[in-house]
Amino acid sequence: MKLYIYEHCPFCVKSRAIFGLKKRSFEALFMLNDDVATPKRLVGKKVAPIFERDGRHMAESMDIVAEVDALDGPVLTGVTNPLLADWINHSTSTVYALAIPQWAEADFPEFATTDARAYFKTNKEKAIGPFKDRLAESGRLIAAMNASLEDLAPMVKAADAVNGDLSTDDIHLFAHLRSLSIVRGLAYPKAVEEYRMRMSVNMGIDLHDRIAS
Ligand SMILES: N[C@@H](CCC(=O)N[C@@H](CS)C(=O)NCC(=O)O)C(=O)O
Repeated sequence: MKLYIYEHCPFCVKSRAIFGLKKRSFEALFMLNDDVATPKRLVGKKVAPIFERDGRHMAESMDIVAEVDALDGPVLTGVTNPLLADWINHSTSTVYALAIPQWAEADFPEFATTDARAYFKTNKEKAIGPFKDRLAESGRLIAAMNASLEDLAPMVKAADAVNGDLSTDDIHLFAHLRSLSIVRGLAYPKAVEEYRMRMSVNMGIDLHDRIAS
């Protein structure tokens, strides 16, 4: 089984996470960010992640999660908490405003060429505006994110499963927190910090704390 991914990509993190939780290995293939040909050939559009199994290809991270989870008995059996989905939705624009300008500078395989990095910058500035404007407001964004993290803390029931039993909420929440890990200066409440650390190990996905800026 193979995953075509980008290192920064939260949807790719979701697809990687289920392999980690199920202790199954996969081959990671990092695409250049401006490689349109490969994803188009595989699934007809430029997108990541793409899952390859027995010569078949599929996109959509949560479809990939469901397919891999179904192998040899599912692990994501817990109920989900709608308040958690709300929390993720409400904080998404802040996470992206903080994380995307940092990803753009990171030494990730999808940015191995100057053109690939430039492609990402052009594409993402269309989505979140000029990076310099987002960086200029990082103090306000970090304060807002820290307040959001305080709201999250009481929802974290256990370090190895946000609701107590593993569910798709863990896939979404870890991907979200992993995006944030490229940002320096955040204050993680104890429950959130323990969750990030434990899930990073259990899912086999490094946080970006060490390269955060
Ligand atoms: N609904 C899709 C969304 C995937 C997605 O938006 N991936 C981003 C990368 S993080 C993407 O491919 N964007 C287009 C691009 O990079 O040009 C999923 O869950 O897999």
